[in-house]
Amino acid sequence: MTGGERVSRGTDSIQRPPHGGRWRVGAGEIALDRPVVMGILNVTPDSFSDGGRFDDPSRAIEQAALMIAEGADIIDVGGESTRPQGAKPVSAAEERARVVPVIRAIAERFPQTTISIDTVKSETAEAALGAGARIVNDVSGFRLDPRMAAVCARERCGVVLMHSRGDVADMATFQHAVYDDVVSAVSDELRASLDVALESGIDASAIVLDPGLGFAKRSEHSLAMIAALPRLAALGQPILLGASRKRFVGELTGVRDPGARQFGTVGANVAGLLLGARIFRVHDVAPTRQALDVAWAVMEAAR
Ligand code: PMM
Repeated sequence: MTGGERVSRGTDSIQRPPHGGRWRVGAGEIALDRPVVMGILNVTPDSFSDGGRFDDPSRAIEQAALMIAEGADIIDVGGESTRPQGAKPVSAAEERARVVPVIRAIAERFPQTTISIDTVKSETAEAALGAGARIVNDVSGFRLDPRMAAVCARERCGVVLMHSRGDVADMATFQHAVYDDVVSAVSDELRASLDVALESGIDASAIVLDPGLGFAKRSEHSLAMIAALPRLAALGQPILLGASRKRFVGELTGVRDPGARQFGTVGANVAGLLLGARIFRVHDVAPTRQALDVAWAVMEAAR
């Protein structure tokens, strides 16, 4: 399979995204002809950088409104943490109770905004899609719930397949971060997730791939994956990057407080944009929107 058509003159790494530059998400679509920003809304008590801030539904909706005003195209709602230190798996019932009221309220108030559900559980995905979400963001890349692919095929939603290893409790640790060649291993494992999706009847134009920065990856692995984005793009799907406030940003900059890593996050995302990523999952929407829009204008001028 080949990646998007090469259109660059000024730089070798600008590619026109595959599938006509459109990501099919349910009845709608998201144009990938400019950087797409996905704002993170964790309605959990324990996520690594924003746990407990938005677990009250009214505060969650206020935060969604702020991110939309700052330029988010997608709001990614999550009800289960994968934090590196002792993530506690939650039941599907608990996860649903956290995310469904928030998704319903955002869908009613902001019908023009696309909502995604960050879950590895098909029951939660079904409930979230029923409440107005149009994308399933599965950080296990369809590994952990054997029903997930069939649910996404039936619902015709957009899908993010992220690379990880292990289960919810240990996927963000280094327990499974053992590689001879991280880029080949991640590409092969993402290819396997993509095959499961396609064989289940999900349309290729609905699928986005994500290298899973920090998931079973030490800092050097995450850096290698950003550097290798053109190889991932060669799998033929648009690429999403989730660098926001992550440990590798802290290790590279010496900034210990995740909430103060927005500048390093912007650096990772601008580099990712130059190397072929088109969708950026972030906590801090305003600086990301501003930086990516300017970087994109420069890239367009270089063509
Ligand atoms: N990272 C987290 C959670 N969900 N989903 C995708 N697709 N990509 C990511 O990198 C990713 C994710 C880590 O937790 P956070 O919600 O606290 O950032």
